[in-house]
Amino acid sequence: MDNNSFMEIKDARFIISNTEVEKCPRPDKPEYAFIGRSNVGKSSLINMLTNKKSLAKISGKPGKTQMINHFLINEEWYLVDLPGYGFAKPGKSESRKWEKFIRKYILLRENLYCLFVLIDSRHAPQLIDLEFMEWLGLSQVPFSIIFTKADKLKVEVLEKNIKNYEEKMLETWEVMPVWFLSSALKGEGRSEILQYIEEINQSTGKRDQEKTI
Ligand SMILES: Nc1nc2c(ncn2[C@@H]2O[C@H](COP(=O)(O)OP(=O)(O)OP(=O)(O)O)[C@@H](O)[C@H]2O)c(=O)[nH]1
Ligand SMILES: [Mg+2]
Repeated sequence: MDNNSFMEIKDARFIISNTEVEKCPRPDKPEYAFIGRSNVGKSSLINMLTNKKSLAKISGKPGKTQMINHFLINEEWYLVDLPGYGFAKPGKSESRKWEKFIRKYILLRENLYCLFVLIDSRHAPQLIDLEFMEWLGLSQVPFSIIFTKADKLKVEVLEKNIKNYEEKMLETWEVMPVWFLSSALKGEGRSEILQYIEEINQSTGKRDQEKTI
C-alpha cells in the first residue's frame, strides 16, 4: 500500500451535539461513527485521527460522551463521536433512553457508511461487544473493528489476543470483519484508518456519479 496515498485532514471542526437523529446535520456527506464500551477510547481516537488534542472531550472515567457529536472533516465528510455502552449510570431509565436514541441513530442514519466498533485490545472477547455486532449484522449496518490501546500490550500478547478474537468471531461470522489496530497515544493505525475512509469516500462518489448517468 502506498504510504503517501492516505488523505490528510486539513480541517476538523465541531458542528453539533444532540440526542435526536432528526436534528443531526443534513445527511448529504459520508459519515463515519465510533462506538464501543465506555472508556474504550472513541473520543481519543477522533482526536488522534484529526491531530487535534481536544476536539472531542475525553476522560479517564467512563461515561464522558453523552450525545451524538458531529465533526466536519475537510468540509467533505463527518466523523461522529457517540456515547459508549456497558456503563450503567445511576438511574436505569436514563440508560434505556440512551439505548433508544443511539440505536435509532445507527439504524436510521442514511449516510453512515461505516460504523467503527472499538474494542479494547487487552481484553478477551466480551459478550456485550459480540452481541452488539450480531445486532449490527442482523440490521445490515456496515461496520469495521478497531482494537484500541495497542500501546498497552507487548506485540506477542497483542497478536495472541487478536487471533483469539478472530477465532471467537468466526464461530458466528463467515468472515472476520475488516479490522485495525490503534493507539491514540502513539498514532498507530492512523494512516490505515484514514486510507480506508478515503477509499469508501471515493467509491461512494463513483456510485453516486453512476446513478446520475
Ligand atoms: N494508553 C492509551 N490510553 C488510551 C488510548 N485511547 C484512550 N485512552 C485513555 O482511555 C481513557 C478513555 O478515553 P476516551 O477517549 O474518553 O474513551 P471513550 O470511549 O470516548 O469513553 P466514553 O465517552 O466515556 O464512552 C482516557 O483516559 C484516555 O486517555 C490509547 O490508545 N492508549
Ligand atoms: Mg467519549
